[in-house]
Amino acid sequence: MKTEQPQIIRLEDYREPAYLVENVELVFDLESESTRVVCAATYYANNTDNAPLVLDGEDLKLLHISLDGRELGENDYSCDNKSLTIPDLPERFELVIETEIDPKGNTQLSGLYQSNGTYCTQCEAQGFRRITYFQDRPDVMATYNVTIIADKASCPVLLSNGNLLEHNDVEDDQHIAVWHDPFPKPSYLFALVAGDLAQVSDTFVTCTGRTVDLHIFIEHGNEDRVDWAMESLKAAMKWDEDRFGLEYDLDLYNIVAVSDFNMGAMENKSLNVFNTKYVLAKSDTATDADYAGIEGVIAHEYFHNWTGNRVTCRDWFQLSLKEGLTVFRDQEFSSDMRSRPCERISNVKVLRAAQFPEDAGPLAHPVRPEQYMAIDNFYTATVYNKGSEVIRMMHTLLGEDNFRKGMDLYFERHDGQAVTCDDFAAAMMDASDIDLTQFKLWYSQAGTPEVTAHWSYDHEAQRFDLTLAQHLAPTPGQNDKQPMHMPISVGLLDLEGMEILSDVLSVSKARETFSFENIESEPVISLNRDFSAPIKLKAAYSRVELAFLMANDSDDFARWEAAQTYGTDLLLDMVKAYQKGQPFKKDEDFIQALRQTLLNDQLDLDFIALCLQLPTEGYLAEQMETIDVVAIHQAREALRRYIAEDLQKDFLRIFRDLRSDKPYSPNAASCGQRALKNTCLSYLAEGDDPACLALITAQYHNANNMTDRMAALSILSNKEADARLEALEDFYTRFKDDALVVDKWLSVQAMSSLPGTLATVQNLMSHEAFSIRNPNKVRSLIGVFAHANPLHYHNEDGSGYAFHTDRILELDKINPQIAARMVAPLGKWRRFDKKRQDLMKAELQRIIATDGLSGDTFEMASKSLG
Ligand code: 0A1
Ligand code: ZN
Repeated sequence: MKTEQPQIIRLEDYREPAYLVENVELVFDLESESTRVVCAATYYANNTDNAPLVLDGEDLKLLHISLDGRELGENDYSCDNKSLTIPDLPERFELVIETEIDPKGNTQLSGLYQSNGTYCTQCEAQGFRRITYFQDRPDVMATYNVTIIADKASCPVLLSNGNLLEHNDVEDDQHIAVWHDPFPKPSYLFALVAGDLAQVSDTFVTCTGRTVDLHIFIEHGNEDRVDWAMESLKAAMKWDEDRFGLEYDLDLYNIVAVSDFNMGAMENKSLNVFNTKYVLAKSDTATDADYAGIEGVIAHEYFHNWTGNRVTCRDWFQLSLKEGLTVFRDQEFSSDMRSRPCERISNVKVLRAAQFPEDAGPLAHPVRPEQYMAIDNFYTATVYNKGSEVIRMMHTLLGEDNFRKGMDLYFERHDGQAVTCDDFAAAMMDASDIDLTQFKLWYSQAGTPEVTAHWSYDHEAQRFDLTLAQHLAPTPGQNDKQPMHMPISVGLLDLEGMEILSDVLSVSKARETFSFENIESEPVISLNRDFSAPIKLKAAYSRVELAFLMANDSDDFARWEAAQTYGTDLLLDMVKAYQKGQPFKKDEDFIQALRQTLLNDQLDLDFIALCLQLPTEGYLAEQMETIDVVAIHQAREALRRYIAEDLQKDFLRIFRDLRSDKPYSPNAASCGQRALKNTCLSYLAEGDDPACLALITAQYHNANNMTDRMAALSILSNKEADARLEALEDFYTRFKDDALVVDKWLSVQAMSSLPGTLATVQNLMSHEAFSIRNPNKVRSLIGVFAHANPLHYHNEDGSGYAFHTDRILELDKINPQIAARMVAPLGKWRRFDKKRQDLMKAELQRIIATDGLSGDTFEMASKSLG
């Protein structure tokens, strides 16, 4: 058993810091294995009387401390591997602390570390304490002055937050740079980068006419891959001015891309550090999805400058204050840059794939959690994506104008402060006069509400009644729940498909009936349009009504949703048939409804492509009480084959029509064209027609962009054919020097449904292309296998679970954050048959019983066991 269990931190225990800090002076003398850090800070008591100062610190070698110029001896303080405590302090004092750290040996990628030789930092949430002793909490805000001394040849670029004050050569081939950030900030927004990097620059002129210098730093040789990131940055800067009146506040904005990074990117003040995945793109190496990801993440980090940096979180329980709001902002930005309905659909797909299962499982927690062991485990889909849905619902309830007034008031009241989710809601309430008291339960109650809808039409009275009943199931630690306040957007369509009315219902009771008067004939109702509330809707639609909504609903989201609901309904019937050994029934009406969608020239191509994609295996699994991965896979494959057979001619014609020799463009229209073309190709591949195989192979070889090449490779990766091995080999040979493309090569193999996939994944672990120290590689191979290959991961012999657990334990010694993030699939054990349950639980027990296990992984594994 693990010796020391990590402590539980509780929101109710929040206390203001004993001391506040005015200014921090940091000096870094950079050496790969022994960097010296001097931190001089001015402290003053925060209404406390003679309290000791407790500074956080982790993996630091303490060299010196001095207080107001007097060197402290060992009797003047106490120190362990978590903290440094100094008693008997004056009201105001200057503390100078010198520490030594080892960036090269820092495999956790938190604090100061090296990625391909470049020094970089990651301080959110608690990395600053791995650099120096400090009150490493977001409500301690200070201005920072940073001096960096480094070897000039290996580190020509020296960066930190704010403005460059000085840059000089010093003796011994060293140089020195001094940076000053005028905006007080918490330690988690501190950043430093030093290395030999190439730079691409541009400018942006703000709405008040100030010119901001924009620089993107990358490894040499990548200069031709940053145009899209730069365009996205400028678009985001402009959008924030136009939509929210928010102007950038410094004259410099730097982005650095590194290949070893625990997450997507980090919003450090004026020095964003990014995972290369969200910066580098050119048409022959990045897919349309990569381009969209870059646009979204670049915008997300930029938007944090106001929602996160200028106004930050009081404590980490408030993480969604900045993350939910910033995700909402980046989703809105992407909706304005490309198709709004498709953006909404893809956001909802992510929510359903990642957040709904979280809310339904042992790791369920509220958007504002009340306790944690390791805060790094709370960068979750609930805090981010459900958090964004909460903001979106406020936006729907208040309307755009009131929401904007609320945002303005929030900044007016809290600029420069560290605040709470309640402060945000108060600004929204005060600006709009709309009561959000009940609504705030979305912050505190975990779980996805289930809303059941019943309706009836009274011909005589010409009235349509809709009854909505909501239920929120218990989640860990929360047994009794109260009804939630939510906006439900509805529409009524007449039998010709014309819209009779649309409305947003403000639902707040456990059961509530809404009546619509003067409805002349029996309508069809469209519910939760645009996914106005993040709920599970149970509505007794007939298949005829679903086909009708697919064909007629004026709300595109609802139209897509009708196709998903119809498909899910069918597939779950097919799963039952498979389990009983009965033959599948083909539903011609569904296929005809899809055909109508496919041939509808009023619809955008990317939207059609989304409608044609059946619910994923993961989504279907979530709808079953006891998940049967084999039956789901067989049913879904069969339905795809039926669709392919009946629509073969249409698919072939459209595929040919949409092929284009034009040079690649990442704009929405071209992406839509490729999405539909490749969806058609994937259906054409369902039969074993050699002519189709030739089409796919030809597309693989002749593609002039990565989207088309990857689409063909993904299809081939599921084919028991020589063409698969040839293409995989060709792909590696072409792209082996390109780390991000090699990630795709690993993922496509880890996702394959072919027998022997686990062995392939195991072999790839020792391939030269793989490194367990690099989070992108780990996510691409092991993460994809465990999360996105249910068929093989859940093999009934338990081999998938054992492999996964071995990797978690291997990684826990190297990078606990990444190890902990991989545990979640095992936590789904309750949803499987007894045999798999036992196997999965045994692996979780094996994790918990491991000596020296990190607190991060312990928290995830112990909670997963329940
Ligand atoms: N604030 C960043 C996400 C982030 C969080 C933690 C990190 O290291 C453990 C890194 C990045 C964002 O929302 O983009
Ligand atoms: Zn964020």
